Amino acid sequence: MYLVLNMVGRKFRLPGEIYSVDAITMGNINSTYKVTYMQSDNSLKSYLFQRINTHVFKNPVEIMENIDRVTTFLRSKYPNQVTLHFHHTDEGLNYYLCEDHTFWRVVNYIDSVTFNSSDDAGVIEATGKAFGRFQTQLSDFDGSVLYETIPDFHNTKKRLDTLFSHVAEDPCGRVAEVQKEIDYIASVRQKAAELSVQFDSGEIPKRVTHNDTKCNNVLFDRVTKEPIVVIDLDTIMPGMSMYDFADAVRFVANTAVEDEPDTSKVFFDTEKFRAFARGFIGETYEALEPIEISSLVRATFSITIELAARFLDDYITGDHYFRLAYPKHNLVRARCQLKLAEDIERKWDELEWIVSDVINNKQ
Ligand code: GN1
Ligand code: MG
Repeated sequence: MYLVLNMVGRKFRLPGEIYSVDAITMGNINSTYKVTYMQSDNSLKSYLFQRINTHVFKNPVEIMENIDRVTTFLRSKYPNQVTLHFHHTDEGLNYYLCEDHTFWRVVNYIDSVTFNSSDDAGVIEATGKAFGRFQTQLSDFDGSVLYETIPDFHNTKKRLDTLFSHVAEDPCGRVAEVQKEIDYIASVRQKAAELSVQFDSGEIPKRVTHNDTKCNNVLFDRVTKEPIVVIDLDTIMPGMSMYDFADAVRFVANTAVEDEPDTSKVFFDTEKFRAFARGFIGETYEALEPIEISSLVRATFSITIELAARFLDDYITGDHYFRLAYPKHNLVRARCQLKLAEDIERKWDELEWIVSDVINNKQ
């Protein structure tokens, strides 16, 4: 790997020599390395090198154009705020397409801490604030200039249609094993797809959204525990505000990890939901329409079913999308999300009540 990273670093004209390399294993799609250079004055400077998964992102140049537009916009609107800084090659491009067709980008490493989960309500609320603020700050950004980097990324209806057509085809003979999971998804199919149908028909406003709001996509200050910047801008596209809220609580309010094999540990924590809602709604309330506020809980259920369907679809079609740590990883992930969805469904009324409570306490 060293040779490749060294070559990529030279393309981006990074000064000095590579001092250390650490693989960052967090994401499920792209490959990320923290590469530290020793500079000519012996000081160390770190960068993140990322190889984009071009099976998932078919048009990586479009991603980089989107990111460039969004970060340029944020930098000029909020000059004192930390934004991501991507390096450019000799040709003035913020990416490098290697002869072997691998696609690379380099961004300054920001000294910070991220949370894969947290029991600290303050951190959860701050995560909600960070994602809410991100959306609000982009509310006057013209979303029509953005490429749809993954078409229908959060179109739950289409995701479910795709799953069921693959279930009918059963290309790897794995469907019999997951009949129980498929039956549950079939029983909630319409309920989960409803918001995406309303979005398509224009009933729900189109906003510029992040679309991958896991809490580890917010960098926090090590000392103050304040959010510094929102990262992973690969899927910024026009979308539904509530789905950013939903994807975040799906992750942060799970009592277990996203791929917990023992589903008896998986529940939806209503107090964590409250903390996140307080942060997110506090930042977005003025801008949101009633239909958006009233759909927060449905969105939470929908996106959890959607992700379960994506994991299950990847499993029954032979695991080509998400990176696996072991053979049945996608099945384990799907079961975990389904257990979470069942718990959200059970707690639906309580969650609605929490949303109104958060809103009332604001006013
Ligand atoms: C993928 O690679 P990562 O962790 O940023 C996926 C998200 C899923 C997530 C589940 C482009 O995100 O949609 O919610 O895994 N990103 C893409 O962990 O498909
Ligand atoms: Mg991502």
